[in-house]
Amino acid sequence: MTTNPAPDLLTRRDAFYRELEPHAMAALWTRLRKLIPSEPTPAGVAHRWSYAAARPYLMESAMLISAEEAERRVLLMENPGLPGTSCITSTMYAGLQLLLPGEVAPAHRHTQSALRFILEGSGAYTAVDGEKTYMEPGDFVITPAWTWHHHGHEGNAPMVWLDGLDIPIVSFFNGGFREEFDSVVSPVTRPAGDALARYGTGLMPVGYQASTLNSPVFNYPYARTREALFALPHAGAPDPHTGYLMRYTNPVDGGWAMPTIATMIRLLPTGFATLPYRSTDSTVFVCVEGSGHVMIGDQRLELAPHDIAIVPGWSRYTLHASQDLVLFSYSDRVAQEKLGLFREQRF
Ligand code: 1HN
Repeated sequence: MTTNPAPDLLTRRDAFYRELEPHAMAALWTRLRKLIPSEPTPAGVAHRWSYAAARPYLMESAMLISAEEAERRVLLMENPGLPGTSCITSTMYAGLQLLLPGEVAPAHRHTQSALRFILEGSGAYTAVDGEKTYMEPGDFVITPAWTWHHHGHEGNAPMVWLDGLDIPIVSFFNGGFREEFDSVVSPVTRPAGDALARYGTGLMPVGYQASTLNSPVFNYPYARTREALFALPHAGAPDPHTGYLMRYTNPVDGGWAMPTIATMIRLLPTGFATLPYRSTDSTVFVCVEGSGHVMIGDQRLELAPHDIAIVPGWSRYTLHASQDLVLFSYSDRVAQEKLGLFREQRF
């Protein structure tokens, strides 16, 4: 509705607004449009971190500090559109963690949930809630909120993985707690591979009662994931907007593997390009293998193995594969779905 109030009325309104200020009040009608926008404006910017460019800095960091002294020797990736936040999107954190042979990253726990996506190396493990899992490139590993965890390395080459955490979500709710364990490592009470054997084979112990919001499978090995992905092209064409897109599931209920972070992996066969798509979740992409690029408007982000790219929420984008492209991705989609906020659009 457009009306043209008399100048005198406008003056009286301004005076009224100023009168409200010291009472910690304001007139909604002066703020409504900004408070309730007609659609999301993307938070943060599209960006790509080249692994080849980042890796030397990560290795240099090992000459300056040990994993134990740093607690976690990580170079975090901060969205250039969100300076000072230490976050890669408005709801997610991302960092590259380096562990050298023989090092230990000491035990602690926090209410933020974490995922690890392994980029290079072999022989390192993470111990989570009493069980070690040895990590291999392409594995997706879960550290549920408030579980004791430490990392160790029994191999002989640097081990690098991507840490993804829901830090901004926990901050939004002001729900952050952290504790250090009394000793460097937390107790390991079950053999490595126990969770995968019990819950990760399509079987489940009879009478199993879930005690966590997370999948009891806390390492999804890439060997199995890859086999599934590369079997899909034999059974039909890829989705035109997303490619062969799969989500990591919790075998207890078929839902997402984690309560706040949605995790997915997809295959885009050589030469395939998606049709334009957008969704309300800002998404972190990790190139696992192959090569290609992502177009966001007229911005082109190259994807080579271990490169990391951000597509801000509600930005229209396409994905292009020059060589069989495998992309891991994570976002707050699971939280948005639970709150009834998730939307997507296919063009
Ligand atoms: C954390 O606990 C880890 O356990 C990695 O490896 C990165 C970033 C912020 C807060 C806690 C880890 C983290 C973190």
